[in-house]
Amino acid sequence: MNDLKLQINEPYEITEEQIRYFQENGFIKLKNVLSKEAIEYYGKIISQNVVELNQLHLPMEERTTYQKAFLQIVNFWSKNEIVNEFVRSRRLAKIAANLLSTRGVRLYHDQALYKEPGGGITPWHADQFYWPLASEKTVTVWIPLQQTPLEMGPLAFSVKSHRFSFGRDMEISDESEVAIKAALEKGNFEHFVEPFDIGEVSYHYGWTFHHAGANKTNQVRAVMTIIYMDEDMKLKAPSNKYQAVDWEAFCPGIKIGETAASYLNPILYSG
Ligand SMILES: O=C(O)CCC(=O)C(=O)O
Repeated sequence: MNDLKLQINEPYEITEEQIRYFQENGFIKLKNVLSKEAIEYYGKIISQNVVELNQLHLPMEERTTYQKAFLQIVNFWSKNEIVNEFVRSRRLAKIAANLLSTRGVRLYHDQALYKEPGGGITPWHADQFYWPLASEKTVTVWIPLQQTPLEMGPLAFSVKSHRFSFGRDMEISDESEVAIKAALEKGNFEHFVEPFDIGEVSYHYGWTFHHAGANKTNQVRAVMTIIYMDEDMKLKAPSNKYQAVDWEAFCPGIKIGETAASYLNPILYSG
């Protein structure tokens, strides 16, 4: 095993206080989770493959709000061996299990989210709207592949919003941006936005409301994400058309009420 592969599989100790912070606020940012060398090595391969696999070639002004937000490559781990190695990082998965206070986590799916120069905002939303998963024990790690200053559109969170129910039925759209933003402001939820250093990552629950600003720089905002769920997560009946699509794409062959343990949902860490 090469040094970087070893590194991304070694444990990263998080404290009880960090776990409490995550569970209370719905997200956490953690510094030095990955080394600069690991980000450079895996980041380069991820970016090369995003260029090859990307199918969105419309000029920015002809795109929808969703398309302006980012280029998106989904289930990336199944398309490239080195990306697969990265997504299977036990270090990242163990942090996810610790934050969720579960024995272990499975992969739900992964995605690269590349916000191009001039790319638009990512409207306010909560991810779990899209997922046919029975419990709230889901978490996404957001991994920027370069330093990410405010002008580049780092991920931003609404503190404690994972307990807020308004807007849970809204897809990412111009409407979600306006309505969820207004509801969070009215509810006096604190808005958290900070730049990311190299090697710094964030984790957020599937029900935490989040968004990102536009990319006002001339450099692409390259980001890889991995979405984990409790290893005992059950599949629920879809409650919208997106959840039906997700069921097929990410948990094929699983019946409602069964553990979401398809061949696309390997256990990435179990303690
Ligand atoms: O990267 C972005 O702009 C949005 C990311 C996001 O919504 C997520 O990872 O859940």
